[in-house]
Amino acid sequence: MPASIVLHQWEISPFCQKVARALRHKGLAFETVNYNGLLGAKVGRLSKVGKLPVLDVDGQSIQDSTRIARWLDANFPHPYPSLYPADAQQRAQVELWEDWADELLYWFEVYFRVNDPEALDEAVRMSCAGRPAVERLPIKLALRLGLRLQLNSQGLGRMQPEDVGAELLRHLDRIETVLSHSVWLVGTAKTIADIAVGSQLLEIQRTSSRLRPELQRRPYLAAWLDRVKAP
Ligand SMILES: N[C@@H](CCC(=O)N[C@@H](CS)C(=O)NCC(=O)O)C(=O)O
Repeated sequence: MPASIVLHQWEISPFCQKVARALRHKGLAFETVNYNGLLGAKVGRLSKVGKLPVLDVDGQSIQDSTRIARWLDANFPHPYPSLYPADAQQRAQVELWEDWADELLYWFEVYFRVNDPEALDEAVRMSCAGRPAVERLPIKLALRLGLRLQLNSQGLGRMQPEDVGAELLRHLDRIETVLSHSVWLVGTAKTIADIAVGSQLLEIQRTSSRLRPELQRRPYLAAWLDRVKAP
């Protein structure tokens, strides 16, 4: 067991939640450090990339949720529960799901957070918890502008809102179809595929009152989200 595992995080980040779930899946105890409010300016000092999550394990620093998940499996092998299957075919499928969640599904999560005033206010509230009230306005402006700029360059931000909504529902239907035939996305056990996809969808479920019913009315998806949430 390492002496200390510290997750540097923003609570609202689905990537940070992915790492927290991966650590719980492996049964590893960890502490969290939050970069709320203007403390976010310190994130640039944690890694060259300047993004969270960053995991510190006994002084060794690992950046990026996927690199962290791979590192955890390599450094805490059996009897710790694994995040990636041993079978090469299944592992490839798991890694494709993981990358799809991180590189595509994430942008839907951002889209619905930034375009729903209620969800944006909640994001600001959580991102400023424990910080002076005066930090709320600059954080709100920075979040809204920063995320809108990112969505525009990624592409979703330039699409018609009804088209973005329809695309997300198509993705949900695909996941529902997969889960109507199996308990987990790949193979017979929870993997990082379930954790990565689930972390994006659970954040959508938590923040978007508009989309919550869409997740609830797909029974296989709703039951699977409960399984992903369980430790
Ligand atoms: N590929 C990275 C993505 C992490 C990421 O985009 N984190 C966001 C928070 S949800 C971030 O740090 N954004 C700050 C920025 O882009 O400057 C991972 O899987 O960890």
